[in-house]
Amino acid sequence: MKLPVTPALVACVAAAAVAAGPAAARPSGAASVVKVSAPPLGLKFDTKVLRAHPGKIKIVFTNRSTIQHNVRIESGENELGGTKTLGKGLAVAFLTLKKGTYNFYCSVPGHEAAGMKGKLVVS
Ligand SMILES: [Cu+2]
Repeated sequence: MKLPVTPALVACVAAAAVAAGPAAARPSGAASVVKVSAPPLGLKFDTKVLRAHPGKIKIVFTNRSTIQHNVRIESGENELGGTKTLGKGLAVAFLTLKKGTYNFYCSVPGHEAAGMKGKLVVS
């Protein structure tokens, strides 16, 4: 019988890799995958906190709204990257980040102020 790979199992494996020591390498090329979405209504994301491991991070943004959105990552006021702006659909972005706490937000004017923002914790 093949075991289904659940997100919880993946998280356990990732945690075990971290527990082995800071220098423990994860499988080559493996990126932390961070998923975030915007609901059909309202100016908001489905979460306020995203978590990833240091190194390469893949951001998968699903916009379920017809309103244009994006997901951008910043450190303080320095924008580091993020997805393109799109209406309903899916956008992917890659970033390489060190340990720390970053901000994510939607850069469409007015959206961050309306609440489209949160923290990305890299640890
Ligand atoms: Cu937006």
